[in-house]
Amino acid sequence: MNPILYIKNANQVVTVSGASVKPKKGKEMAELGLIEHGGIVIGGDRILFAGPDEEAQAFVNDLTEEPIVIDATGKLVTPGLIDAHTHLVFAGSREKELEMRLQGATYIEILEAGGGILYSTTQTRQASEEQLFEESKKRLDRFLQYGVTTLEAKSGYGLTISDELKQLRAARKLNESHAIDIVSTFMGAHAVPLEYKSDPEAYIKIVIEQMLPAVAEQKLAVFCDVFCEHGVFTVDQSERILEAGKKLGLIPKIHADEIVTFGGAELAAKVGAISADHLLKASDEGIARMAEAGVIAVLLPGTAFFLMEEPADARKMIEAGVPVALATDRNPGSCPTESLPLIMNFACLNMKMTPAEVLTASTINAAHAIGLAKEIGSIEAGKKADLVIYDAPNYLFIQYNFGVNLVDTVIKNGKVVVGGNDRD
Ligand code: IZC
Ligand code: ZN
Repeated sequence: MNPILYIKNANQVVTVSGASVKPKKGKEMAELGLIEHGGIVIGGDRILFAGPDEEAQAFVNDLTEEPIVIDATGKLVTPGLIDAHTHLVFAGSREKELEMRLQGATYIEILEAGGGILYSTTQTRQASEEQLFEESKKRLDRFLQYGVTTLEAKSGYGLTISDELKQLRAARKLNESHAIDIVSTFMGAHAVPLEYKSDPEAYIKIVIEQMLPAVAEQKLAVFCDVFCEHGVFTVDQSERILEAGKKLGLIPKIHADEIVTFGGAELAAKVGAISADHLLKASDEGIARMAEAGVIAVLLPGTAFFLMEEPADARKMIEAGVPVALATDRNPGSCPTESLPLIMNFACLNMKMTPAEVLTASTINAAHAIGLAKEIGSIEAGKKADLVIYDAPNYLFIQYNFGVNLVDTVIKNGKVVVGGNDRD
């Protein structure tokens, strides 16, 4: 059992409370449930109390056990950050593509020429499960330093049954051994591998008839995702794969309308996806359908930045009543960073989301996008004790600073995992 922790006298606590059942949308996204001069008491892996510091002190006084006190005077506390979309597990890197793109090659042209995802696939196929574990662990360590306490991780660089399972097993081992919790997504439909270039339907048959049943049987993923994009998988192919996943209990997610307007947002609503991600080119009709169906928009402004594209229209989505979440899209080709705080800066500066909306989008709404909002994503009694303490006086300060890491302490499942004594 962890000792009782008392986070004392934080200048500001962002609780984002009251939205564990439904994600925040519209104006609710700006409501942070702020506590000025707040105190939080943690016992085991749970939050026991969160409120004004005098009340937290009184709560502690009534306990029989002496708590460990973390003095948060002058500091900001938020829920642990949640990254709702990553391609965490892969081998190798693609720095040469940056140079090609600067000379005018597009992301899809590089993929069609056998680079991009297919290059990462070759590297990942050659890597052992242990190598994938070790390379990905380094990335997870960096995520944690940036305050990320839970993330979603997709397969999709194996593109054979054994290599897809290898990636998912590496993710499972990382989940078991690392402080960060990982929720896995099967994404065998990330690209058509070169050996099926002339017969994509034969590959889709393998995804549906072999890969999906094996993933479901071995309980290696919660979600099934598809790269629904011109030149990758059509809307019809994506629908068939997602419906097949649903029959096996895998919840649909979609890479939708990233590069061209393609009907991905509409498909997300049709299949009842938990989220549609990217959406740079989503149609008004697609956005309206997502709002009706309650599909969460997972926006990835770091990818737009790195691909030098206009980001998604977050304001339009918020105004339409679509709940918005944010994520890094951490991958070797279009977003090589573990800094979710930097992505939050991009959301604020490039998509004009307010600092309050940005925090909602990277905590409780991100938790909803990965199906974990009952457990994580806000600071309220009964939830998991996943928190970040920042060297910042208020929540505006962390959006106003950029490219610097203001994380002071990270608490995961009630334990200090970054900062605290190991920093002194
Ligand atoms: O490796 O390029 N968009 N998938 C869809 C990616 C980016 C990851 C990659
Ligand atoms: Zn992605």
